[in-house]
Amino acid sequence: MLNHSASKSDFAHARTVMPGGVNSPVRAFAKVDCDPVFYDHARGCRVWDVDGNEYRDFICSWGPMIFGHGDPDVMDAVRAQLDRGVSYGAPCEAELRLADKICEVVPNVEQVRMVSSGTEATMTAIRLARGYTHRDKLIKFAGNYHGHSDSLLVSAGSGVATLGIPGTPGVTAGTAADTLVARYNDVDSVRQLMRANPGEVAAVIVEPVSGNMGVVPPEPGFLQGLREACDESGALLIMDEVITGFRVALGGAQQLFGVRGDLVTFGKIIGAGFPVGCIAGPERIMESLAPDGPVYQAGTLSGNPVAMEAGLAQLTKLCEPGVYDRLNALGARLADELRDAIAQTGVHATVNQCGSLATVFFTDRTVRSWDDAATCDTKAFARYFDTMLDEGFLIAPSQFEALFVSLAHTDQDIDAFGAAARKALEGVVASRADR
Ligand code: KE4
Repeated sequence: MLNHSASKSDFAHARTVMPGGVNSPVRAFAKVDCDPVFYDHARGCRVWDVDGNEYRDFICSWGPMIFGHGDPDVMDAVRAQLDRGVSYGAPCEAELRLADKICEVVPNVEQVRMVSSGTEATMTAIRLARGYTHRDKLIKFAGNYHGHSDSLLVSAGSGVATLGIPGTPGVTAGTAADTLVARYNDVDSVRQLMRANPGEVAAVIVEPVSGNMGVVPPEPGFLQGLREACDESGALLIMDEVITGFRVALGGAQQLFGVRGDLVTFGKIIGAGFPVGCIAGPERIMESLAPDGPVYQAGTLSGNPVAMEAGLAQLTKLCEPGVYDRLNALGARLADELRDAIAQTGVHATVNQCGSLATVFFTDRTVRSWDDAATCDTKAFARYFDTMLDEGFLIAPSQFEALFVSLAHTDQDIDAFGAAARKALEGVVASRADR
């Protein structure tokens, strides 16, 4: 067992001054059998905690660190900006250059609006869709998580699913009533809601590859079916690419699956670890945003020059040839290692993977929607997590999240992950045998 005494002390202190001791619930390790580790520093694919324990990092700050921690090109861009000013609250060329880059590499995008988080991006996209269509209803998918704005907390994934929070405390009944919930990978469930609410649906918002019920890829025809249903009904299709953007392909899921969103939201990778979110789309829709249009949205730190320079440095590196071949190969190897470990140990589990995203689901089912993910044995996951942590691997502390592979990981890191996973899954089998 690793020594976590300093983390435990920090966590006890943190709980006296922060709700749950954290600034984001999923970090609290609430559904695994140990206290959170406090990070001291990180470099490449490795993290060291305040007790001096070293880990290989497969959380990667929940996706942004696609080149690992402390990438020299990103750091050089940040350092160069620091002495020029860290916040202006005024237009600057850094935001212009990042906007140009996103419009250059992302399909179906002519304009972008920068914000400071993925939540702000999806919240704005919903407001923009409602203002543009003059409709109120929104369709989302059970198990999808799009940040914590009121409309989107209904049947949400990620930390809401992890903590098993019933309903939407703090969200008004009227707001919740305007959010309709469909089943992922089931276009008919969307069409039924559209038929029941004719002319009222402003938008369908979807994670084009789910990451927040665990990784659930779209089945063939699902995303295209949403496109067609939206075209027929007059609703906008919002592709929430906060996770998938610049991860599953340079052009994101729109490029990978060849399906056009009317609006696309980004976060995580485009900030390279700094707080950035983005709404993007064609000018005919985006021009409805203030100051040109009537749909208001604003932000003190939107377009922050340091964050813009960091994001631009990262996206520029992602444009280099072979980057996604290498990243996806690492992701495929990780999934293969996990499948081998399942086969060798006989544990009841299955693996979903898309590019450099993967999840081990502790269920006998094929996981294609929240209904399937919800059958998982979360105690088995907790046992797996605890062993992986003790073996020096940081993975998301929830069954309903993703493993993130970075370009700082090597084949040796993936081999080591596989060996640790075999040990962890043996422990799960042994613990079930003890029941
Ligand atoms: P943020 O507001 O956390 O930057 O982004 C919200 C968001 C929007 N859309 C998708 C598809 C997302 O995955 C997220 C946030 N992802 C979670 C992890 N599943 C962030 C981690 C956390 O909540 O601490």
